Amino acid sequence: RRHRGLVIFLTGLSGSGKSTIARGLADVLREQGDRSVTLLDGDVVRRELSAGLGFSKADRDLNVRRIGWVAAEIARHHGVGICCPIAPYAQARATAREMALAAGAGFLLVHVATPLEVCEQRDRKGLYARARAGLLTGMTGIDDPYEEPTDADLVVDTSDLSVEEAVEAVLHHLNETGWV
Ligand code: GGZ
Repeated sequence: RRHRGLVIFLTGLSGSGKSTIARGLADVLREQGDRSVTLLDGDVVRRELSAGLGFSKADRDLNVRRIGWVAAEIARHHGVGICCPIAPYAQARATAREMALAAGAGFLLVHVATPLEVCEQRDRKGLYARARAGLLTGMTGIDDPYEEPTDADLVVDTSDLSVEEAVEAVLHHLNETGWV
């Protein structure tokens, strides 16, 4: 019997560790080898699927909707779709969940709840510094909203967990709920 498809949706601030956790998860799930795993990497999505979109609420909502739809289609065909957009708006995340469920798949919302201060300290791309200096407007967490999920299936924080431990926490949850 074929497995039910699954969408793993990681949401959190820029620099929270979403993509790194998503890549780690994809590696482990691929090694298990019983489902095809598609990682919708943020940079690739913004280049290929959402080219031309910016960071207004409308553009973010459209970006997250597209990602949610693709992930749901992957899951409809029994794969695992892993996506890791910031997805700052609760309504857009709820739509992604609904699309996965409508496709007969499972949906796991993982809130990567690394605090802003930590994300800002990391500032891998210098975006927070540019936002603080007023050179970049509409930066999530600085002068643009992030609606904290109230419906997360799992919360991880990479200021107290290593990436490996965060990946482990997600896998543990999937195990407990019978997904892997
Ligand atoms: C937030 C921004 C912004 C603004 C550029 N706000 O850390 P990164 O660089 O690699 O990841 C962030 C990425 C966010 O794109 P998403 O598609 O995940 O966002 S959303 O779900 O809201 O559609 C960041 C970079 O793009 N970036 N400008 N203003 N992040």
